[in-house]
Amino acid sequence: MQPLKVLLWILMAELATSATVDSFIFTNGFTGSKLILDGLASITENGLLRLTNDTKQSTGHAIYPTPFHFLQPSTGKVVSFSTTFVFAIIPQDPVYYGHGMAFFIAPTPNFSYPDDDGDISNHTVSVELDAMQNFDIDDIDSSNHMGIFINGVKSNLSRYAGYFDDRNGEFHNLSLVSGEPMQVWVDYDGGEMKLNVTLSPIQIPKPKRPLLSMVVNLSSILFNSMYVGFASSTGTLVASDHCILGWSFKLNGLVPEALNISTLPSLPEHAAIKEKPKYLTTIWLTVGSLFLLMGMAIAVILIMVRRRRIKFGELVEDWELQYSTHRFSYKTLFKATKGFNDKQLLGVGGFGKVYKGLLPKSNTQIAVKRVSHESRQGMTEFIAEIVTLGQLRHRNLVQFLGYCRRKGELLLVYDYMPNGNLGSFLHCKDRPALNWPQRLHIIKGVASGLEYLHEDWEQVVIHRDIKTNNVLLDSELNGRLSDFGLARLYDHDTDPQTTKIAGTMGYIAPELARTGRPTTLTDVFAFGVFVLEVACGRRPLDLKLKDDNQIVLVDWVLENWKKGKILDSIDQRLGDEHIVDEMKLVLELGLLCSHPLPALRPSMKQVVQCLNGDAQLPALSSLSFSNFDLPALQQNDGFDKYVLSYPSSSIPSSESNIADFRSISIEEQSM
Ligand SMILES: *[C@@H]1O[C@H](CO)[C@@H](O)[C@H](O)[C@H]1NC(C)=O
Ligand SMILES: *[C@@H]1O[C@H](CO)[C@@H](O)[C@H](O)[C@H]1NC(C)=O
Ligand SMILES: *[C@@H]1O[C@H](CO)[C@@H](O)[C@H](O)[C@H]1NC(C)=O
Ligand SMILES: *[C@@H]1O[C@H](CO)[C@@H](O)[C@H](O)[C@H]1NC(C)=O
Ligand SMILES: *[C@@H]1O[C@H](CO)[C@@H](O)[C@H](O)[C@H]1NC(C)=O
Ligand SMILES: *[C@@H]1O[C@H](CO)[C@@H](O)[C@H](O)[C@H]1NC(C)=O
Ligand SMILES: *[C@@H]1O[C@H](CO)[C@@H](O)[C@H](O)[C@H]1NC(C)=O
Ligand SMILES: *[C@H]1O[C@@H](CO)[C@H](O)[C@@H](O)[C@@H]1NC(C)=O
Repeated sequence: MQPLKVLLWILMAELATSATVDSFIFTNGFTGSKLILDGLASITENGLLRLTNDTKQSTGHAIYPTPFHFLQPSTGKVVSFSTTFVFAIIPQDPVYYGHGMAFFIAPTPNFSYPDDDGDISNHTVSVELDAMQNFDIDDIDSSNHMGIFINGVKSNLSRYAGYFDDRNGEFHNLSLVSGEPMQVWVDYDGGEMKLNVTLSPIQIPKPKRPLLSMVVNLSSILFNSMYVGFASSTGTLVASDHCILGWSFKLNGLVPEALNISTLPSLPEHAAIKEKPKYLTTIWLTVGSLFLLMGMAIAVILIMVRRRRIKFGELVEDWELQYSTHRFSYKTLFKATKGFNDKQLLGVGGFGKVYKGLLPKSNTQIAVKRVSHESRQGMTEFIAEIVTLGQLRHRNLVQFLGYCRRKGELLLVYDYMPNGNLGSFLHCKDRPALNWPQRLHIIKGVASGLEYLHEDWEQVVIHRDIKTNNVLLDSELNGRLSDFGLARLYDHDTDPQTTKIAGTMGYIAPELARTGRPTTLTDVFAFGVFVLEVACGRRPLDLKLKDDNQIVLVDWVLENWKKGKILDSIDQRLGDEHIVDEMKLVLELGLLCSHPLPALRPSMKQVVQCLNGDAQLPALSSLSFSNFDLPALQQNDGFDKYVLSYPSSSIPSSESNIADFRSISIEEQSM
């Protein structure tokens, strides 16, 4: 029985010693570990130890339930010990991550976190993972540090988190709040009294060189019976999630360097918690960028509307509403002319630039005349007139299609004439010369158009600016009068006292120059000059010519007529194909129309009849040009004689008018 008893004793002793725990290891999670959990600490379903949850301003503790005997019973010296754990700190906010956590050795389970209350934590050793952002304390730089605290609120040793590479000794920074699992080793050599703290990413084996290493005599710090555990600090602004994945502790020796990673609980909430802010961030970013985009879109729209308003802005007044059918929107014209592109430019006339355009809906080619018009004065009448004139329909008139009015600008829309204006056709050396039948056809056409304006419509329309440049040629080389009525724009625009003479130098009848009052007969005068110009292929005034007698076309033709050689005036480019009688007729008609005395000029009706052979041209010889030729008119006495001898109420004889006329003559010569 005795030996059995002894054996039993030994067995019991064995059981007793094995019962005195000096190590533990958690590599399969903490489920069923009986850890003392305090505050926010909890163990998740898959065995993860969480020191905190989303609650702010609160702490959590997890303590191994039984204390360890840190002192050698015989010597009272602190024994060697070693612990390692795998942790992850998952910030809930990438900027304001919350608080740190610590491994501690303390006499009671209720350990107070070093930084939290400033009290000396007597008889404690702790290793802090300082993830806290301290905004008020002077250790802003100390965040993301690891520190050793002995009895204190201030670390005895701390260092920026990281590890020394075993291969080259290089230091690698680590972010404690990366959310990635990392491993910490805390080793104390009782003999050397050296406390080492080592950190490394979970994939890297324990680095040989510790992050922190200090010599400290823990004999006076540690009691025989001490608890080990973890604590999280109070979350200051927002919480972080502090997770312990695995933990091992061992007295009198070293823990296995590596915890079996494959068996550690995963971080299910890692993903969840990490996803959440990401998710939230995504939502906020999306919402934010949507708002931003909306704001920008609204701004862009406003700017565009404003720019459009400026770009396509028009002036419409009540009185214009009756003309709405004749109104084009600026936008339409803008698009039709490709934004009034210079490539669309047909020409620049006295009234402004003319652009070619294409109306997309009707596929109609148009010409858009941009007339700058600063003054509103007389605009009502002018628009009324131009719209009225727009109702005129004649094959020898360029069809007016409509208008558009903007600030300081009037846009007039006409049919597009593919062959441009007669003036440039006639005088451009690059173009083939028009033959006689073509010229005659044009002259007849223009005569017909002008007759229509003067006589065939319900009211007399004076063109006021007959010239080759205002005769456009359509695809069939029909001459078409353009710009009729446009001269009125200047009338309305200016002070009657300083009325400018509408018209073009060389086409202005003498009485028009004196009175400034246009009549159908001033139109006839200009038509006469036009006829001579077409037949002779010469500008009405050619200052390049040396011979003074040749400068003025009418004078020159008249001279030739007086010499009995009127056909010498004919354009040299016309070969022999011309019919002499027709030419003579046209030249004499031109002279007759441009007679200095209005009363002797034929009406347009007569002109058309003559051209069609329906009436005889009066004999020029009976009209005694010699008394009234233009050079004579330009001399004072001759002019006076003319005025006095010509009884017409329409021709006042004041000195100022004579002066006006002279100034025009001077201008003519200096042109
Ligand atoms: C955090 O933990 C505390 C204590 O266990 C609990 O009362 C609270 O509901 C938890 N909060 C969350 C969001 O889980
Ligand atoms: C520490 O915890 C023990 C029991 O766990 C308790 O009796 C004691 O009052 C606590 N002390 C403090 C200061 O909280
Ligand atoms: C720590 O020690 C100091 C002085 O010895 C004492 O005043 C303080 O109450 C102690 N703190 C704790 C938590 O035991
Ligand atoms: C590591 O962090 C410290 C402190 O922020 C910094 O001064 C150092 O440049 C960092 N080193 C590397 C390699 O990032
Ligand atoms: C502490 O680190 C030093 C190297 O700095 C090493 O020599 C020593 O053995 C380590 N002690 C422990 C207990 O790990
Ligand atoms: C360590 O501290 C204890 C208690 O204060 C003391 O007895 C011992 O001599 C110290 N050891 C050394 C090596 O200083
Ligand atoms: C880790 O755990 C797995 C599964 O229990 C086992 O197969 C493997 O051998 C362990 N590895 C180590 C190094 O202990
Ligand atoms: C840390 O070590 C302990 C024990 O050696 C001292 O008592 C403390 O004063 C010391 N604290 C600091 C901040 O160095």
